[in-house]
Amino acid sequence: MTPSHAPIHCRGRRLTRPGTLIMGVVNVTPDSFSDGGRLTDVDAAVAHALRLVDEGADLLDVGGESTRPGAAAVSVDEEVNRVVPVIRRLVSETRVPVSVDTMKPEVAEAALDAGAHLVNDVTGFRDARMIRVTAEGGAAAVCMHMQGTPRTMQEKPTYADVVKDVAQYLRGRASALESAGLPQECIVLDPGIGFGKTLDHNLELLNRLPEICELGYPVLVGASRKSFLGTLTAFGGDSPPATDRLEGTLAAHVAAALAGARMVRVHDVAAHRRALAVADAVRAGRREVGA
Ligand code: HH2
Repeated sequence: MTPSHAPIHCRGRRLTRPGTLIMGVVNVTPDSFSDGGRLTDVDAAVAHALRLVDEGADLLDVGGESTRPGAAAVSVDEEVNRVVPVIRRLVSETRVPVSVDTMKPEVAEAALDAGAHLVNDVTGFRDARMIRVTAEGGAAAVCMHMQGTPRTMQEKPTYADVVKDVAQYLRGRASALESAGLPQECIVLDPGIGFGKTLDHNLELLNRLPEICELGYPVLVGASRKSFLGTLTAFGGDSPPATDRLEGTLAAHVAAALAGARMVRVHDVAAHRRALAVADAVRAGRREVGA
């Protein structure tokens, strides 16, 4: 097993399945770009998350603030009120690890107090308090690359070489996490598809994903329903809406799996479970691995 496909340790729970791991998205927000407003009450969010586990999610990612460009800022109290009751229920009602998708150390801390197992920070743990909270909580970290901030990131993203620049950034953040005491087996790296990236940047990152995998950490790819997939599948007409980008999402995530991704972050779990069972079997050259 390559280091990037080794088990991932998440605060007492371990992700060991050898196939591509599926992180199911649970957005408890009014305004997420593809599913905002659907899960604003706790019972609905928990029911949705449990359905994702039944469909084959290996872990759940609970978010209370949209990262789409132009999304309204959310206060710490509001974000905590959105995510903590859902996380508390999921930790007791399911066996899969639960991640909190947040940019705020105060929210991460409250989520870890409620039992969360991972912190998913789209700002790449730039804030030293975020590193400290995660390390002291004994949690795993999903560390993502983003150029700029969610508000500014799509204004004019520029790189010398997008893959080399992202790899260098992620290597530095992984070192910072390890220096703070996080073991390597608790760190997942993510090139941040759509975060300060043009369509060509996204494609180059997916095409050269092995260069990110060579860093030696498990790699997460989150392309689910993102706008570049709408652009690629418009075929001269209007770009399909975010909820109608499943085929494009599956194609991108299968390509990522074949290029070495350890995990994909998805809204549509059942379809991914089937598509990745095939992709994993092809990658392994035998049947058992993706099962
Ligand atoms: N993408 C989104 C949010 N969080 N986390 C990681 N690690 N990687 C990603 O690619 C990623 C992420 C954006 O998707 P979504 O949560 O559906 O939308 P919104 O931010 O509008 O809630």
